[in-house]
Formats: sequence, C-alpha cells, structure tokens
Amino acid sequence: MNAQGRMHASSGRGRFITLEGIEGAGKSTHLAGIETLLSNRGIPLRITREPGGSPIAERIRALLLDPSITGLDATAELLLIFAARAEHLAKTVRPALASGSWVISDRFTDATYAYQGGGRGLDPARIALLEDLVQGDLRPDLTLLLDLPAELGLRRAHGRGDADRFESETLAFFERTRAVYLRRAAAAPARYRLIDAAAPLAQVGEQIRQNIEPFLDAWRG
Ligand code: T5A
Repeated sequence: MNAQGRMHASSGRGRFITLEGIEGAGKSTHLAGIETLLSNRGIPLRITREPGGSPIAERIRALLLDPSITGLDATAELLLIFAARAEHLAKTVRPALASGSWVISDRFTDATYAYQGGGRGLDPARIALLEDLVQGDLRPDLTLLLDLPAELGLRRAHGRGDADRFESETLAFFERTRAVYLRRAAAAPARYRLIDAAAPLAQVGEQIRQNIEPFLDAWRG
C-alpha cells in the first residue's frame, strides 16, 4: 500500500504505465519508442489502449467512437466506458500484470475524468465511485501526460481525415478536457510526468525517454 493506503500495480507484479493527453497529442505515435526503450531492457511488455484492449471492449469502443451516433446520454457514455474498462482489466491488464509483464495503456481513467468530467461536465465524484467499483485498488504506477494547446491537437487530429464522435466536439470541450488533465497532474506530481507535446516529434520523444528512464532504473535496477 502507498501512503494513501492504495495498492498500486507494483506490488509484486508488472508495472502499469499510462499515456494521456487530448486528441493529436502524439500518444499513438510515441508508443513504438516507449516499447523499444523497455524491450531493450528485456522488460516483458503488453501494449494496449482504451477504450478497447480486449475483444468485447473493442466492440464498445466502436460504438463510442461512431460519429453517426448522436445525442448519447453523458451518463450512458460514462457507463459504456467503464463497462469496456472492466472487460479490459479482466481480460488483458490484470492477467498481464499478474504474469509479470508491464502494461502500457494508451489512455486509462484519467481520460474519463478529463473527457466525461471536464468535457461533458459530469460530477467527478461519480467517476470516482465507478473507478473504485471497477478497478478496486488498481491505479497506474506512472502516467505520461502529453500536453499541448487544444487548438493544435485538434488541427493535428483533423489533419488525418474523418473525425470520430469525440473529435467532432468543440474547441471549448477540449480546452476543458486539457484543464482537467493539468489539474490532476498538478495534484499528484509523484505519478504524472508532464511532456510538452507541442514540440517537434523528436524533442517529444526525447522528453519521454528522459522522463521514463529514471523509473526504469529505479524499478529494474
Ligand atoms: N475517451 C477515452 C473518453 O472520452 N473517455 C475515456 O475514458 C477514454 C479512455 C479515443 C477517444 O475516446 C475518448 C478520448 C478519445 O477521443 P482515439 O482515437 O484512441 O479515441 O483518440 P486519441 O487517443 O486521442 O487518438 P489520437 O490519434 O487523436 O491522438 P494521439 O494518439 O495522441 O495522436 P497521434 O499520435 O495519432 O498523432 C496525431 C497526428 O499528429 C501528428 C501525428 O503524426 C499524427 O498525424 N503528430 C505530430 N506532428 C507534429 N509534431 C508532433 N510533435 C506530433 N505528434 C503527433
């Protein structure tokens, strides 16, 4: 247990690392570099994502991102996200951690606080209830927050083509989302590392390396 009495993935298991940030921050782009960093040290690794990461959770993801679905109730969206998360944890994350693999997830529950809490305006206390219900004591050991202005992130995301259901939201939605991410990172500096994702790709990759390596040194020796 840590100082707050909460058990992290680290207790005798693999480590749990999450990547967070608004659309276009570069999370997917930098996954390969992170994979190389860990693989070079012989760390067994499972890379996954949310929503999704297991067969049923991927089907829920398709529903959540479908731009033809309009007017989905915000609480229904929240419950779908946690339903997908329960499946993802049961089928992918917990078995991998228990077998000693490290898990890197492209998004996790910080995204729920940021998008459903910040973007949609849902009460964070409700999110916390579902977090405890679905995750028990499981929390990430380390979260890399790739931060950039919402306008730049959206420009990058839209540059790739058709927008999904979230990418069709307004700039103000993503500004609220970003603000929640930054507040959460400031409130728990031991878990978060803030990366300037507005920088050129190579510089972002270097910041990620510099922020991850001390953890690898400390955790693997
Ligand atoms: N969601 C998710 C919730 O609402 N609640 C939740 O609890 C969870 C878990 C998932 C959606 O679900 C929502 C949030 C999301 O909207 P997704 O497609 O997985 O959908 O969304 P993202 O994770 O945001 O995927 P993106 O692809 O939009 O963002 P990435 O992965 O951060 O960005 P990436 O790497 O694909 O890069 C985007 C473009 O920018 C370029 C890349 O080459 C690419 O073209 N780029 C850069 N260009 C210049 N300089 C840089 N530094 C660059 N970095 C990237």
